[in-house]
Amino acid sequence: MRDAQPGNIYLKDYEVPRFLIDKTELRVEIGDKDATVLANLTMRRNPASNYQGKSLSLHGVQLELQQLAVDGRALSKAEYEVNGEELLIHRVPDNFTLTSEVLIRPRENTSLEGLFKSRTMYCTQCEAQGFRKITYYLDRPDVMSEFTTTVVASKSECPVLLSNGNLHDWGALDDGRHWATWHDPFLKPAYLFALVAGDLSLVEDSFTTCSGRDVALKLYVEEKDIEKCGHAMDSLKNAMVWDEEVYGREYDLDLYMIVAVDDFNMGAMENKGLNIFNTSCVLAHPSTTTDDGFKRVEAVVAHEYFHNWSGNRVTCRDWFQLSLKEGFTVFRDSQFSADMGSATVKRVEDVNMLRTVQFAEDSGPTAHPVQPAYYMEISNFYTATIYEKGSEVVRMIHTLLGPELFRRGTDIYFERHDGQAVTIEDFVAAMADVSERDFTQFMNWYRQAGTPRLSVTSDYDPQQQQFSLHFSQSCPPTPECQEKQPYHIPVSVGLVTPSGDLPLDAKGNTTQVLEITQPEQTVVFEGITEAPVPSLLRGFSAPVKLSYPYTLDQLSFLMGHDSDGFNRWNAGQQLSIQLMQALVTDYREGTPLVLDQRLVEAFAKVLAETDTDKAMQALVLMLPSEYLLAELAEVIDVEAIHQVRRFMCRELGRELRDTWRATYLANSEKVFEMSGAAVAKRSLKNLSLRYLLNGASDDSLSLMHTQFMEADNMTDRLSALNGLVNDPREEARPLSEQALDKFYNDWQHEPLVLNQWFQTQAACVLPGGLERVKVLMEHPAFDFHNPNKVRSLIGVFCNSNLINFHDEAGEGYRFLADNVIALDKLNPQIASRQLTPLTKWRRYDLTRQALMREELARVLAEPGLSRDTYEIASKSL
Ligand code: 0A1
Ligand code: ZN
Repeated sequence: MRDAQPGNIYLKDYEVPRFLIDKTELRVEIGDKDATVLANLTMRRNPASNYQGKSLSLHGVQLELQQLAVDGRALSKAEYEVNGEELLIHRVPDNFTLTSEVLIRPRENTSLEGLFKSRTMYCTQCEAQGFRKITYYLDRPDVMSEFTTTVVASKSECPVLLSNGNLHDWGALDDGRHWATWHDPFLKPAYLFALVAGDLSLVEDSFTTCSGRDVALKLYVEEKDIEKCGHAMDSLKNAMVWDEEVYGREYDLDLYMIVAVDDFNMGAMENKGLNIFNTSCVLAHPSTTTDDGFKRVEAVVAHEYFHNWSGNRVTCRDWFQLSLKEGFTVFRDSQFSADMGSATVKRVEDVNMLRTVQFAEDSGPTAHPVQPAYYMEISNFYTATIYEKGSEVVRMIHTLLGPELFRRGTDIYFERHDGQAVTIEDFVAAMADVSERDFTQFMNWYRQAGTPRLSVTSDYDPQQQQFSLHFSQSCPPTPECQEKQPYHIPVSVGLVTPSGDLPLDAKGNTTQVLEITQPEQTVVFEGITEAPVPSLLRGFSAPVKLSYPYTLDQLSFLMGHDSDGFNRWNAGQQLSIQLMQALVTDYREGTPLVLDQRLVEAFAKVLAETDTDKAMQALVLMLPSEYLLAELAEVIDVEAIHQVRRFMCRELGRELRDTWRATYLANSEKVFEMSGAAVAKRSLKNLSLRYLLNGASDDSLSLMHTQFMEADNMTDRLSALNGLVNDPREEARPLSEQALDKFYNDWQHEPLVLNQWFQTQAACVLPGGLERVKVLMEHPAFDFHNPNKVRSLIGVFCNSNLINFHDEAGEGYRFLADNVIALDKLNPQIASRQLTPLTKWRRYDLTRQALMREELARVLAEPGLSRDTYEIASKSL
């Protein structure tokens, strides 16, 4: 156990900074062993602070202080002290220059926070609080400064030297080193600082902004990856145009740089003018990257670009406001992706993720509001709640205001707060001002954790021609709040009849947004001449758990007739969920499983459609995941959920065998294409092949094997590999082993492809999963220091392999705890994230609960545990 237990930091304790840093001049000299950082900070007392004292407290972590001076005078040891993560200078004037020199050790920095080495390059990660690992500073987002950075390093080892802003000057030294000075004219907090030094190749392009300025676009990657940059560059240019057109936002510097690194804790980082990306979110080529991988690159490139306004020009006052930039930026990137492809497909993907990951988070021990009231370690708050639920909350504002008013709101927000560090309240105030609406109740979405339940019933009165909807809302207690205030919920509805949607107003609109604000509320529609089936929460207009007593026939009807594409998909999902839940009960009771023919008919109908988008068709035909069913269950019965889903896949595969085969053949193309239509075809084709395999049709193995051997793109190849690896038939084993070997041999020099190879095996549902993973941990291509590898093997096994991870002997839990303990010593951020599956112990049966808790307790008892892992483990027990 640690000596002192870390405590919480509270939003209510926020104070403005006592001092400000107008100018930050850094000189970072990178040597063979270590690096020195010389900082010159032009500081002054903050006129907005009522602090009267004379002392100055700065943040600093793992810094070896060499020199410290105020206004050029070196301080004696008596004039300052270093206490843990704080440097306290006892007396400073009102205006002064603080000079410090520290030594840091980037080569030994395995936390990947601060300055670290990844393969051949040095780079930084400063969000949220990594800058304090580079120099002593006021490392908080409301201290914004003008940065000038000189990077010095060996010219042969690090020919490329980068930092934020524009290149100001450069030169060579006599000893084989060279230097470059960068100047960023925009004020920014330290978390947006970046520096890169390494041997990198460059892909260049340019963009002319709406006002006619030329911007140089530079993508820096390792030489071997130079062919994989085209998609990211195209995505960047598309995002730049889109932000001008949709939000009126123009890029502001003359240069936009992206650097790809292999060792990175997250997806990417929006440092001003110098984004740093995990290679997995920027490199793409059809031979190495799946269609989903391409989509992810497009979305992440856009996300980081959009941060230039939502995050950088207007930043967060403190870390409790994290969702101000993240929720809004995720909303912006989801709108962008919807515009680049199919809006309904994008919505379905987002809602699936929200329902499985965020809803689970919201009902567990780490549940927190979109604007948390306290935290122990901010790195733990880069969560689905801050990002995805935060985006849903912004989407609801968009729904309530409509696109025009919303745009006026964002214009005012950017104009009012340009160059400032602000709060979520400031964002909402801009929306309230343009719409003259009252957002007081709406703020509950930001301040209360938990997923609201919305129960709906209906009445039809043919005499009065009235159709009524009764809404009843509630929200379960969460750790920070037992009693919830009612939410302001926008519920988008339509009334569907066999002849189409009924008009709901004089203009003939068939969708209406109801505003539910009361615990119980009734809405009456007049002039309704026949009993409709209500289509509720169209487009998933609010992040709630909706229930309505739909019959299976009504759901089948909505699947075929709802004019809202999202709700057609959703009706299919609800239909499958109802049937699966009933089968789970049958399985538990030992009743033989029988598939309801209505699902087979519904699937057959969808397969027969010719005018539907094929990507949408594939999504409708995809059964809800095991994890979605788990999230919905009272007590998660691992075995029952797994067996029922497999049973359904098998039966659907068998009963519709000929149709799957025909669909597979009809959507197979000779020549690879990267268009939206081709991607859609591939998804339907690969789904069909998977059902053929599930249905164990005789030819399915050979079709799968042929596809694997002959594929000219990673989507088809990997899909076939996945099918082979998960096929339970004996005769599949040699084929699957051969395929895995071939895949490895063909792609062993591509780290990103090897991640997929690890993932495929980690997710394999056949018995013996843990043993396979343990063997793979010893594979030379596995690297415990590389977060992508850890996520691909340990992360996928523990988060995406329900049946194997939760094996009732508890070995999976022990494995995870052992690895979290080991990882915590290297990289606390990754360790604490990996711990998530164990935190969900309350959802399982008593035997598993005990085993999971035991492992959590073992983690918590580990001496010297990081604040990151301590917070998650202690909150979960
Ligand atoms: N702001 C980045 C995410 C990010 C957060 C933390 C990081 O290091 C701990 C890195 C990146 C984004 O939203 O893309
Ligand atoms: Zn972000």
